[in-house]
Amino acid sequence: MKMTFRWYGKDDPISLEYIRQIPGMKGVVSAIYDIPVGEVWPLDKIKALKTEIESAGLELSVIESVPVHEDIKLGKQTRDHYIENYCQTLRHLGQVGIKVVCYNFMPVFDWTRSQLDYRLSDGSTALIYDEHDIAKMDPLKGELSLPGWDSSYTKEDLASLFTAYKAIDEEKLWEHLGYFINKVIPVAEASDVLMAIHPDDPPWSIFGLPRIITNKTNLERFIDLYPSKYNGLTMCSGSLGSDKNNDFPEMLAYFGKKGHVHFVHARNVKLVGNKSFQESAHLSTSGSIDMYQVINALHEFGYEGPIRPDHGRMIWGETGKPGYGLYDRALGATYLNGLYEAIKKNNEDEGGHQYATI
Ligand code: DNO
Repeated sequence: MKMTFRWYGKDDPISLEYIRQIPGMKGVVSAIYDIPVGEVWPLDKIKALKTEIESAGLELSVIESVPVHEDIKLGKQTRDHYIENYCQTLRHLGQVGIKVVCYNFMPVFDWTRSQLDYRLSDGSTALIYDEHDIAKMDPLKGELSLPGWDSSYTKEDLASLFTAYKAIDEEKLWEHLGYFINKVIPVAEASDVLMAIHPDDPPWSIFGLPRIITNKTNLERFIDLYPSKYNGLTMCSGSLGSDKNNDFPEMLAYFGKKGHVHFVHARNVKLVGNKSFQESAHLSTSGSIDMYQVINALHEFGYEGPIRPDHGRMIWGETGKPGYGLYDRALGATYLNGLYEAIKKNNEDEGGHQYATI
């Protein structure tokens, strides 16, 4: 596996220089953030991003994300225009040598939490999802702003999106995803860019909007929409693992052996209710996910692709983008690399005294 770190570009308070100093860090996961959703990413902007990252001694390993325009998810007439733009962006990314693109197909909202600074017993703060608090929230009232929520939506935009989604149930959303995938994957194949859909976070419907990338059966159904190595997955332990019915290490091993895992997000969550969870430190004993089993699965199927420590807590007085501070994510990377080294060495033949290359 190849350790990477998400970097939000020039506005990220964490510099590439700091990222490079994390032991074992090889690459960066980033995106072009100033192009409106649905427009083509210009080649020169992608090249500039890559050059900047490479001059800092790192690799641009993954683009996360190329967002999917809502008209595509809604199946509107205008979708063909946006899909063609999406394909053109993929061609540009391929031309520059980008190998993996992460994206999601969640209606309206990306990842959702009820609180961003919940104080854990050790004094650190973390993001949490409390089903009772979420039930009391009304995004249409516009009093809420959470990360993952596109702040460019006005109250009116949101209201009309919610109205449009009234006609879209899960089966319709599947249809629209199938339409998108059937146009995009052939271009990804020709451009040699592995597509890696991110699971819905949390993996259940929120605010009455449909969500479908949620469990093993649906991931399988997703791959069957267009069976190709290029039609793959981002396996996110925190997203899938927040549903107690998902056995994340088992799912990871299953899809990994089939060659569909192209990117891994490693994060631990502590399940504290039926549909409530707290993000925790990466350590297995801090949450409900056995991180040893996760890394063991990657080792078993010989995963060589990118992995990144996902959200961290805020520790040591750090402030910044919720979930995306430096310290706890750096600790996470080091822990994951440690697990990998131990598993690798344990599996080496007797007499092999090689140091693991992480
Ligand atoms: C949250 C992230 C997601 C992810 C997108 C991928 O921290 O994992 O926002 O980037 O869902 O499209």
